[in-house]
Amino acid sequence: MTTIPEPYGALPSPRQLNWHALEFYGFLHFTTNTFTDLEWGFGDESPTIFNPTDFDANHIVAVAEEAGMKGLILTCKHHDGFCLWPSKYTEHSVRNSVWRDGKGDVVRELADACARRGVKFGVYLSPWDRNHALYGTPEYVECYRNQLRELLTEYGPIFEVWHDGANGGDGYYGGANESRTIDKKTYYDWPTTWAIVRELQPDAVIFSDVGPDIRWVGNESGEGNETNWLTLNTEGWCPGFAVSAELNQGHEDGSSWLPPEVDVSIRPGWFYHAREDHRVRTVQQLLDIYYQSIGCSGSFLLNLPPDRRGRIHETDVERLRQMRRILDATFADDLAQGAAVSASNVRGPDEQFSPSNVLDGNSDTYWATDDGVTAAELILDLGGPTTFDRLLTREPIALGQRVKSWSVDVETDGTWTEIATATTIGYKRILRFPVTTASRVRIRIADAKACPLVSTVGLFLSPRFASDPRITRTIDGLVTVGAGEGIQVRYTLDGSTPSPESPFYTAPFSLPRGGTVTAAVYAADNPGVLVPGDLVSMARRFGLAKDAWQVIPADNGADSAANAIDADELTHWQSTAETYPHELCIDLGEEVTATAFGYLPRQRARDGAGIVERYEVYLASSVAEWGEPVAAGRFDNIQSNPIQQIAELTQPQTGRYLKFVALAAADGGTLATAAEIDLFVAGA
Ligand code: FUL
Repeated sequence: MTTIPEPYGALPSPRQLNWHALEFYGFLHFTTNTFTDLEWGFGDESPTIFNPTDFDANHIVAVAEEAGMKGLILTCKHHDGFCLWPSKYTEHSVRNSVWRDGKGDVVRELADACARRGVKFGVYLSPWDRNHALYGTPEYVECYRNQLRELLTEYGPIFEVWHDGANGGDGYYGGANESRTIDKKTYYDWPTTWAIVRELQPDAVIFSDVGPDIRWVGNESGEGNETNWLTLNTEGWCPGFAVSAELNQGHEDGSSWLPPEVDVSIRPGWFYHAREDHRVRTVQQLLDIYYQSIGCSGSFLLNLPPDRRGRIHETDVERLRQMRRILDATFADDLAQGAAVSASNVRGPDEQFSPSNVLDGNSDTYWATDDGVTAAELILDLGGPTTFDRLLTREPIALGQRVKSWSVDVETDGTWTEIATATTIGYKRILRFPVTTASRVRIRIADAKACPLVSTVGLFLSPRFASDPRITRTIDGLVTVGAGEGIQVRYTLDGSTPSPESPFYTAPFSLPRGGTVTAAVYAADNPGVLVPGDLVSMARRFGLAKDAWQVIPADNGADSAANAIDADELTHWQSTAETYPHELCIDLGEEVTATAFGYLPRQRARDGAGIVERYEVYLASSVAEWGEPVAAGRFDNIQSNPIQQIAELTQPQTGRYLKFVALAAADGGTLATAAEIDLFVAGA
């Protein structure tokens, strides 16, 4: 008699299994920040500024559903403390806004609209409350729990509860205007709060950096890891305190089942800012995130920030529609169906674990090997030459995650060639590779934690489509635009989307004073190429060219300082001074009148060190007299989302010498870095 394989390692709960199946759902960041243009409100915002002119929950839910999202999570309260429902536990809510005469309830309207369309509803409730007078005391934690109870009892079924890790710091705090730090490990007493969720919404999954049901992926840029262990050891960690790189790939043999959720915004910021209308992620970027999240066994939580009307901006809607169109076209036809499947080892003696189970469309049935066999091959005979560029596979994770390394070979004219290698599989793994034609495909599992189990194999061919134009500029200001071999691109320099009359890009051009380059590919210009939405466009804002800039030598890492002005985002300045403040001084080579300053933190700083959060910028005609800062403040949320930060100067300032003073690191450490420093002049 055939025996069922023993489960291996930590296993998912039924609640987690249901969550895995959702794969794609949305985030809605909406609050007073939408009206103040901030990412983190201070907490002193007047409730009256929350006044969307055309809030339409049905429209928002329809956009999400048509994009294929299975749920929506709303920021019911973000760090500024403003509640989107009339909570009994604060005055800082929609009740005191003018929207719907103070009788509105965003949470109710969205929860109801979700229920009408069969979209699941989830809640984000920020633990950090910069408005609340009692933040930092035990009384506030009670208030937080009471607010959570309101959300979990009055708005129907909740599928996910989201606890943010950003915690403590300065704020309004009922007028105290001070900095309050809390002990992340003890202050919130999370187990007690999580017990409330279990009691009131037993089917809901709980998200925080470290679970208990879903973990953070360790970044906000949509990067899941190719190696993704769905298990984690969380000892010594807590929400807001974990090692990002380890969250990113999980722990092999981790003691808890704790899969990652890839949370990322469709725009650079989490909240809507009109200035980012031209920086909505392109279809190609969204597809890349799809493959890095869902394609690497995580979930894809995509933020769609409602604008000041209370609607999803047209550009975002269009990108989502095109992304869906391409994904649907890619996965419509499984070319592996009908193949004859064989394996080097099959758990016997009867047919229960037959290799053909991988094609039966049922993720509960699977091919299995005998115990002790941890390397094995599965061959799909496609019956004739077949063309594909995607391979999808799954493990039946109810029995644990097992596969550690595997490869794909194809046979053409009797010869086997390896076309891809991979590490983990987990819930779902989708490999992308160049278009390949073959009659047989072999999955070669090289190593597994226990006898490997595979429930699904699929082969697909993605449609050809115009990729979004790439816009780059050299250090001396030469701009190059490209969208692939033979693709015609039009462009503008005034921030507008190119029209069908705009000039074609034909050769690199000079843009030494900076400006916004917008490039577009039109279907009409490119017969035979699928152009999503008949038009794909891309914009980039450049500052002054930096070829004449020179670092003014200082002790602060003079060797690497030139990296901050070399127009290469992947190199960076790293200060050698031991403590903050750190300084970087630059001679611009001529007097310039600047309107804004740009700081790009060190990219791919997996350990998060050296990202500057508090800063001052000086611009002067003499290094002997720096005067007052021309810009100063904090780059909100830069640690989690290390994108370029632009600080607009309060008024245009003239000078030849630029000084960037790093006052504090986001992680509280001593290191300061900068990948690029930029200056923008009027009109750029
Ligand atoms: C972060 C927050 O600080 C951001 O504002 C945003 O809400 C993001 C999803 O989580 O930790």
